[in-house]
Amino acid sequence: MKKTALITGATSGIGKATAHEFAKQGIRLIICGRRQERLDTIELALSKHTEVHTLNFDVSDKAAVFEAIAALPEAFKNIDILINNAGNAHGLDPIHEGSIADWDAMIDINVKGLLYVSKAVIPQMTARQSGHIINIGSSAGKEVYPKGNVYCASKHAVVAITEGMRIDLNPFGIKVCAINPGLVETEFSQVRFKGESLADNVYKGYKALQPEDIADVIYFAISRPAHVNIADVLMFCTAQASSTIVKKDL
Ligand code: NDP
Ligand code: 8X3
Repeated sequence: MKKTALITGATSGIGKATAHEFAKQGIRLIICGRRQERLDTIELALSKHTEVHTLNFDVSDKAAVFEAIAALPEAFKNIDILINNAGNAHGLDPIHEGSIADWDAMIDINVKGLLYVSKAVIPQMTARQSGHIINIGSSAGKEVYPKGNVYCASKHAVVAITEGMRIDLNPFGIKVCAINPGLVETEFSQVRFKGESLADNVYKGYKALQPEDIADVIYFAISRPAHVNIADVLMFCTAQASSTIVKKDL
């Protein structure tokens, strides 16, 4: 039977690549983000392959999250696969120089936003005793690096929440997984550095992971047999050994 997936942060990077991969595989899609124009363009492209519904909301706006998900049309109401992907780093500063607005954004979006969306979707999974949740963590959720402080904390929280979900949802047969990439070439650094030129250098001198590489692994995880749960994945590009060790030819 055709499955339905809800993907947050589907307007760019990893989420958008995942939407493309899922559409290719004939999965019915709910694509989410704040940029409606992009949602419309992606919907148009993917509608050739599958049914697509767009939802425009900010994951950190509690009321908007519940309103959007409650208003899903009947054909999209039963969500089999939830990809909690929306998120970003905001800033790269030592803790004593960090901006409170950046800290709020990372905790509100990466942590609380993921929780709000999960809270809106999980009850129908527990009721049906089935479902698959994939949380996009990060290598920053496994290891803290200089100036990463609050972003790393937000992604450590994602790893902890994933483990908590897996334990609590175990009686309901719901699969829960964290996929934790290292450096992926997306709009991530544009957002982190607020469009400044610093962002241009992040992916220079080596081949970073591409969003499609992560989408491949997400699809692999959701296409395993019923008895298999890929619980936790750490992915680096070949040039990266840890958060601070990257072999660059500059
Ligand atoms: P992008 O900046 O390319 O994409 C981020 C996505 O998140 C966009 O679709 C954006 O949509 C959405 N988003 C951001 N804030 C909000 C919000 N408040 N409400 C709703 N949607 C939001 O980055 P990536 O694809 O790289 O990032 C996706 C995930 O992968 C993030 O959780 C990130 O932390 C994680 N990650 C990224 C890595 C990397 O190196 N790139 C490595 C490891 C993990 P819109 O602006 O339209 O709302
Ligand atoms: C994104 C990877 O190394 O910039 O989560 O934190 S990193």
